[in-house]
Amino acid sequence: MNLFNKFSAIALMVISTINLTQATDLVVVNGGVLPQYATIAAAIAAASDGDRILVTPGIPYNESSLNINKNVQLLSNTEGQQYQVSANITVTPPVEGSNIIIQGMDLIVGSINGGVVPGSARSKFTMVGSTIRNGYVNFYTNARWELNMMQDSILGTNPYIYMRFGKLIGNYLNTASGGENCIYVLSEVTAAADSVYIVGNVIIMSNSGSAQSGIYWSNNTNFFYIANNYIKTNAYAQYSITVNGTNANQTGSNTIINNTLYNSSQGYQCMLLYSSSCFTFVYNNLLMNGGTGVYGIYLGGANTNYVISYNHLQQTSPTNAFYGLVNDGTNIIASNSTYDAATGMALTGSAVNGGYPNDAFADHDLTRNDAGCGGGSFRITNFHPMNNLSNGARVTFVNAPRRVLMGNNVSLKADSFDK
Ligand SMILES: [Ca+2]
Repeated sequence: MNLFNKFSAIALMVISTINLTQATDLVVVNGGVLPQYATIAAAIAAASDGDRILVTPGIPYNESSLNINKNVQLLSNTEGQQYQVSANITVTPPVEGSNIIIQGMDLIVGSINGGVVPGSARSKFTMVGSTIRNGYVNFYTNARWELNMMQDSILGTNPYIYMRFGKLIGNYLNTASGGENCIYVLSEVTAAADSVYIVGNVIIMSNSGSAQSGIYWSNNTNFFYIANNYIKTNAYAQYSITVNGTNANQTGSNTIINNTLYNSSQGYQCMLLYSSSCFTFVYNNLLMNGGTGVYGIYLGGANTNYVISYNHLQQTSPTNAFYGLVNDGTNIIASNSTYDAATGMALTGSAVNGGYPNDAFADHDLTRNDAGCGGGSFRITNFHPMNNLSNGARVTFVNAPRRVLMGNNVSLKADSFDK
């Protein structure tokens, strides 16, 4: 064998190796015949792990129930358009450590449930650029799910997200009715102690149910980072953020920072905090409370681990701004702030340039932090209004140091999606 043939043989081996592992694109189109598929269920049945299923928008796919039991991606076949589906969807990981993705789905009828996770490691489900018109997202029944949702809208009756671990970035939830917490985070099976990120979400509680929260944290195996969310409650005994159980591991901490929390005249407590076993920092939040007798930040139990600073509270009853805690002098409990009801961002008053003065918290324009969801690097306008119609790749979240020292390395981590 001469040198050329040796090279060809090696090249062929490489090519055949690639062919063995190459994923297939399966196309779904209404009325399609092979090699296309008429239903999503038929494409899943024909798919192998690693394949992409490209669903062509147009007439809704009426699938009644759909079990995604392969490691596949369900993607829109037309950039900038969602495909409509009517189905109750179950996501069933085929193997330990599975990774299943839905992009560009408009689920007009139905909910999404996480099935049994095999093995002892997490399996991952990601939903991006999708809409659920009248349903919920349940990934808590099995405790080894990682749920990541970016740029999704969850609407209708009981549009809740129940989860154990993952990231919720830049989503929009609006409850027409129902009695569930909008985002509910429970403990994992194993104490991995990773952080759950809930950042840049808009949560509108338009319903009149009571004893429910925009975000309800009841997880003692992980830490949380709740930032730049805009949460509006609407009725008596609705709470914007409730913390009821935290990780006892002192090596980590929790953060509630730069959220705008709006209570209507009927609210009871805006932020309801029970005992925290590790440090929990509550900084730069803007609380707008309408009614008399409404508490701003309410601490129940022994809470020496909460650090509550530079929050701005506009209260009909300023004496009710805090319950169970002493102002450290940095919180403004009779704020004169105004805010933009559409974005939640502070417009005028004490909240503007009223957040933590350290430049690690600086705004996009490098001025001092604005309390509320317009302040800091995760400013709400990074995420809203959502733009699912733009084509192509997107970076959904960037975690970077807030201050860079000359001569030091910078560690920067980004989550992105590109079909
Ligand atoms: Ca500012």
